[in-house]
Amino acid sequence: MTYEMILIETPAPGVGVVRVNRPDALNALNGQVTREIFDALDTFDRDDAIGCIILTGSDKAFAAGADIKQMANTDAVTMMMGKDFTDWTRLRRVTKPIIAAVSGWALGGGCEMAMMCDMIVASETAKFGQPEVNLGIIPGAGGTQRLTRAVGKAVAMEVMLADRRLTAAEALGAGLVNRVYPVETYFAEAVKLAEKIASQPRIAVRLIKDAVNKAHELSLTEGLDYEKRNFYLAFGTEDKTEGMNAFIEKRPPQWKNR
Ligand code: DAK
Repeated sequence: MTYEMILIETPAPGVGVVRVNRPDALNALNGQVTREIFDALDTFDRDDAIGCIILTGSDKAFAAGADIKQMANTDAVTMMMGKDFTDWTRLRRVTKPIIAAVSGWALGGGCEMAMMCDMIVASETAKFGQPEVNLGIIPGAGGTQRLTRAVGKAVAMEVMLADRRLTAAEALGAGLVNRVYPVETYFAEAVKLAEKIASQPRIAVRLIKDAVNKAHELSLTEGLDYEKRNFYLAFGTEDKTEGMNAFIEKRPPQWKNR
C-alpha cells in the first residue's frame, strides 16, 4: 500500500514503525492521516514478522491535534456520522503492543492518540496537553478518561480546563509516560524497547496486553477472572512448554509463537 502522509520503517528485527509525516501542519491529524495510520497499524498487526509497533512523528511534533481546519466546517451530525473522526477505535483493536515515541507537541488528539498506545517513550522536549477548551470544544478521543486515569483528577482538570501543558519530566512524574530521553536518543531507545518486546513469545505478549487493558475497564473481580482465563490459555501454548523446558535445561528458549 502506498501512503502520502505517513512513513513506514522497519529499523530492527520484529519492529514496525508508523511515522506521521505532515511537517507543514505539525502532524495535525486530518482524515487522511488517521486513515493511513490505522491502515498501517492493521497491516503490521497482521504481519507475522512484526512483534511490536512504534507510532511516532517528528522531533518537533508527535501531533498537534486533530486538524482544526478540517473540523472548523464540521457540524455535530457530520462529526457523529463521519468516518474521519469516529474511526479512532480502530487503534484499540490492534493486538500487538504499540509504543508511542513522542517528541515535541502532543496536543489534543495527538495526546489522546499517544495515550491510546500501550506505552509512551518521550523526548525531553515532549509537551502533552489537551487544549480543546480554547476552541470551544472538549476532548473527544478519550482525553477526559485516559488522562484522568493516568495522572489523576486534579492534574487532568488543570490540563483540560486551564490548558496546562505537561513537560516530559512532569508527564514522567505523573505516570503518563514510561521513559524520557534526550531528543537525540529517544527514538533509538523506543526501538530498543520494541525489539525487546518483539523477541518475547507473541501469544503471551498478546494475552498480557489484552488483560492489562481490561484493568481499565472491569472491576477487580472481573479483571482477575479475565486474567485467569488468559493465564489458562497460555498453558495451552507450545511456547509455555518451550519456555519452562528451556529454563529447566538452562538454555535460551526458541519461541514458536504457537
Ligand atoms: N490543526 C491544523 N493545523 C495545525 C494544527 C492543528 N491542530 N496545529 C498546528 N497547525 C498548523 C498551523 O496552522 C500552521 O500552519 P500554517 O499557518 O503555517 O499553514 C502550522 O501548523 C505551524 O503551526 P504554528 O505556526 O501555530 O506553530 P507554533 O510553533 O507557533 O505553535 C502550536 C505550535 C502546536 C502551539 C500551535 O500550532 C497550536 O496551538 N496548534 C493547535 C493545537 C490544538 O488546539 N490542538 C487540539 C485540536 S482539537 C475525535 C478525535 C480527535 C479529536 C476529537 C475527536 N474523535 C475520534 C471523535 C481531537 C481534537 C483536537 O485535537
